[in-house]
Amino acid sequence: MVFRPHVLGYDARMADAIVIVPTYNERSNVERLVSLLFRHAPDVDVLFVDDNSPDHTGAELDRLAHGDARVRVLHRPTKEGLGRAYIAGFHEALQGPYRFFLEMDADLSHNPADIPRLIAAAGAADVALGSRYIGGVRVINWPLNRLILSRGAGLFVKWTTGLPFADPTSGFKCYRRAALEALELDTIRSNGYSFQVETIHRLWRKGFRIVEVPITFEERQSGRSKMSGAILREGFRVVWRLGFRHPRRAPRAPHPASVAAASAKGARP
Ligand SMILES: Nc1nc2c(ncn2[C@@H]2O[C@H](COP(=O)(O)OP(=O)(O)OP(=O)(O)O)[C@@H](O)[C@H]2O)c(=O)[nH]1
Ligand SMILES: [Mg+2]
Repeated sequence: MVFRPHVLGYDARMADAIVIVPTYNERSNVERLVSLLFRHAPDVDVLFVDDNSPDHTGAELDRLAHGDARVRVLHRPTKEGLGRAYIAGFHEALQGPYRFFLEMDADLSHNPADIPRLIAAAGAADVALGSRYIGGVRVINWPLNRLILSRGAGLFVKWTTGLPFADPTSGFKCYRRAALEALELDTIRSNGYSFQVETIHRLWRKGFRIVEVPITFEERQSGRSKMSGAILREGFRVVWRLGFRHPRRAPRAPHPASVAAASAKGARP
């Protein structure tokens, strides 16, 4: 018999990284996602956060978790938006021994083959941001109006808040533990997709080192997008508020828990 000691419900394989994936009506995508994920990153764990999807994504995830100890599922009773799902998932994942925490969509728009590069980049910085627009545009099968919306949103964020990134709305990221712990998750207000901007803005303002890593994004082939007018309006309001409330620059000194502060003192991060 294999003895598996448990740390707060996580088995002690000591995976270094966990991928958190929110799901709402993604039944047709999750099996393929899990298979691709472990093909490219066999050592990671994955935590799905399902909001009681009417298409029974939750039951499909339970089946996948049953067959593989690396897969876990957090079931929530109602749909509360992407931001709430990530916050619940981060709280849960922080109970485990992980050093790196990734965000990824379930619709296969994010390529699991990029995960090792994101983890490596976050190891040298504090946060790695998967970027569709650094060094060119890498988006497959998007209609022109969707691309214009995404590029326009990125420019609006840059102009309003001063965030110096080509793709500040990206949802494919890797945080080092110290950065995630410093995020003060329970005070994050945005709930939809502006969650992505609010988190990165907060860490940038706190003096964490954020690097952009080129990724290729592909339009989902199965299931439906949850993007809506209400989500866009929330995004507009949140970005506007961030721009008004805070100066448009990062602090001069790195956050004490940043790799930049550790290397300035000559310590290994
Ligand atoms: N748990 C949970 N997951 C959600 C919710 N809304 C969206 N998601 C998930 O968040 C991820 C991103 O949502 P998508 O619908 O693909 O939206 P998007 O990628 O921003 O926009 P598109 O480019 O139009 O696909 C997917 O994995 C969704 O299933 C929610 O309210 N709760
Ligand atoms: Mg999507």
